[in-house]
Amino acid sequence: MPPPQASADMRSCRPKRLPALRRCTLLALSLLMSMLAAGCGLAAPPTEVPQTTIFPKSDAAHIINNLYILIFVLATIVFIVIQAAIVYILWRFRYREGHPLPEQTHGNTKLEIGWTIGPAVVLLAIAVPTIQGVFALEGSAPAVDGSGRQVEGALPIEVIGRQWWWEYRYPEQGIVTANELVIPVGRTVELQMTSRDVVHSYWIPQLMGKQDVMPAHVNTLWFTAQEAGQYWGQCGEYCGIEHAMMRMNAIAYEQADWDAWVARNAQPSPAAAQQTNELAEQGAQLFTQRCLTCHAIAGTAAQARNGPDLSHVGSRTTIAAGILRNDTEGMARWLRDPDEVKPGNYMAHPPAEWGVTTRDHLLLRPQDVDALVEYLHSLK
Ligand code: HEC
Ligand SMILES: [Cu+2]
Repeated sequence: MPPPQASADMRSCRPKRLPALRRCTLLALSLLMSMLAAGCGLAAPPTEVPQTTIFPKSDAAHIINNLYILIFVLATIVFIVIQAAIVYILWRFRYREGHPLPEQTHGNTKLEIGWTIGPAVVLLAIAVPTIQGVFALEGSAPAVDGSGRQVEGALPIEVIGRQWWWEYRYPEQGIVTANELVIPVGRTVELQMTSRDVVHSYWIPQLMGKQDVMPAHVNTLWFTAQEAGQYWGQCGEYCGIEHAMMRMNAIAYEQADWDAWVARNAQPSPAAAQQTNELAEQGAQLFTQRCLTCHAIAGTAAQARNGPDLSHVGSRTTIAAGILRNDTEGMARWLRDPDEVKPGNYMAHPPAEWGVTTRDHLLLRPQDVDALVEYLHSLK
């Protein structure tokens, strides 16, 4: 190809390429900004990003978040210093026509000592508070609060991971419930966590750190909720086919609501002994015929523990480990076909050792479902 043509091509190319480059830069910048905004949770209020760690709602979650902020700030400083040095060096030692090659060196003791000590100091600044935090959060709740005041003994709650739902027991109150951890605001709770089957992992990020839940072993974690509300989490350790459908949530009540909840849940539901209407009565009968091998309802003949305790299921906001809303449609959907909601779950596929030989509980007619929904929702 004749040379003049080639250089003409190159010249005509130049003005076109610049805007493209600028557009690329703009795109990259706006992408970076939106990623930053999303990362900071600025793009959505905390209620829409419920499994966040950066809007802590308990003392323990604050300890963790403060560590996160410390590390983030240190990392940002390191990032800025390094990037500035790179830009400076690129500019200062750039190629210039006629300048001689700079002096070539190999090894510089002072610099090498410097960049060994520098990162070591940064790591130490991270390690000391991290190790302090780990030891503070582990084990039993502290007997004194931040200002050295003696605090009321922690409220023990047993958390038992099951495939694929959570059982909660309140030994001091004599309460057994499932899937919704109810706690008082302002009182330290101590979770004593174990598993009935495989390893699960418990983590409600706004309230606590993450903790593995293992069979034949009890791990403890404590925290004090600081604000009433409902907080969400998700099983964090692969635990079988329905792992992804094993959510957890905690409901923190102010003192009066907590007291009322305890008073209600420490007793059998009034509707267990005396059904509120005829439909509920049919539901109670169906329950006795088909559900007794797996469920318990306080104050009735149902005392099995293969599935969640249903003594007060009518007052829960969700069922099936946070997967369905506990309204008429949600409950009916579960009873019509639990396998459609959580394929492979143990209500639809009981393990052989439970000795469940019939499938009666899965063969409900529409009117049976209506009656059971009425009965279960009356259990408050
Ligand atoms: C073979 C044992 C078994 C039988 C029989 C059984 N269930 Fe279940 N049930 C379970 C298990 C296990 C779960 C938990 C499923 C999950 O979330 O993984 C469950 C969950 C539930 C839930 C959701 C509870 C919650 O808080 O999440 C309801 C409601 C329920 N069952 C109602 C019934 C009714 C009504 C019957 C009788 C028609 C029945 N079950 C029969 C084992 C059983
Ligand atoms: Cu799990």
